[in-house]
Amino acid sequence: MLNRRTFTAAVAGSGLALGLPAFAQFADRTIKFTNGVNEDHPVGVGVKKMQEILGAKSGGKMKISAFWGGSAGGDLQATQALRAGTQEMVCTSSSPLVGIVKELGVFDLPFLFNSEKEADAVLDGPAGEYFNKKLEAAGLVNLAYWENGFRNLTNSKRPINKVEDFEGVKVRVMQNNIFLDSFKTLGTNAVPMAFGEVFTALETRTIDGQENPFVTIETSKFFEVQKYLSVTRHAYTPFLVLYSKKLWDGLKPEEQALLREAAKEGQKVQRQANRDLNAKSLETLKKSLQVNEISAAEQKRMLDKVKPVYDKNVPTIGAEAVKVVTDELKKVRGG
Ligand code: TF8
Repeated sequence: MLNRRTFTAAVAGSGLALGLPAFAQFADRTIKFTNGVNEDHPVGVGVKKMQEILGAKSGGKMKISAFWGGSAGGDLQATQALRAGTQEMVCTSSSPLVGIVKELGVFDLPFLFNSEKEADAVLDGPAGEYFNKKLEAAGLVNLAYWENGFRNLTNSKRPINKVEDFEGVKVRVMQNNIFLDSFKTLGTNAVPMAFGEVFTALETRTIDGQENPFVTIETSKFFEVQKYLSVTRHAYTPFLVLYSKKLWDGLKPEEQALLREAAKEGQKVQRQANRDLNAKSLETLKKSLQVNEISAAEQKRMLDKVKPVYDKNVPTIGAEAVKVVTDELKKVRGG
């Protein structure tokens, strides 16, 4: 209902009170926002929320044009387009970006986070800000951390119950040295590959397996070309919602503030939708895949086996970045 107070607020917000035309602080813009996942992934919920907020608060002037399923390029390619200033936005995993911001490699360390709660505390606190600064220096403004989730292994050879079961399985990993190192150390024949090539590579048996969260395994249809799903929860690599720094610098402060607000609001519904769907996805996947949990004892053996990956990669990531994250983790773990 439009009472006097909301009317006054609307007038003030639109610039009418200053005698300006409505929404004069916003320019007509269509923002290109590309995604590697499909629209039915909870990222779609987050993007929709952003579109609603931008629409309502800019009087329809700021629009997001979203592309899905890697149709407009993969994570790394899109991120480079942002740095060059030829595209506004991307939602990407942190992992393929370690060649740009080496510190992001912290999130690739195996078994770093134990729960979503830990991930949120790290990403939404000072540690998250630390990485945002590094990203900004590399030409990327991170508007918010969204969620892909805990990653699990699928393959067509055998269920992975224990460390020995990894032996010789040909697994696609992201284009990331730490993942490559972890999966080699576990005994697999690991191959780095862009996400967009994974379905076909699984279908043609060029590779035996891949690893991603349940929701991504479902929405990218990997279950159609896989037999086993082993709940390894070996990593939580966040999604970054990035804006081209080059293009960001050309926005008015009101536009920047509105985009940040929209991405933050998007984060809430995106994470919630992802967590709600996670359990449902597992149930759906059970219809097509043979699913096994991993015992605590075997998980411990896996962790022991990949310990050298930490020692080897901390110098490349930078001890400071690792400390920033582990300090936050200690806080949330109450230690
Ligand atoms: C991967 C990532 C992907 C995402 C997305 C497609 O395995 O987990 O799910 O980065 O952009 O490459």
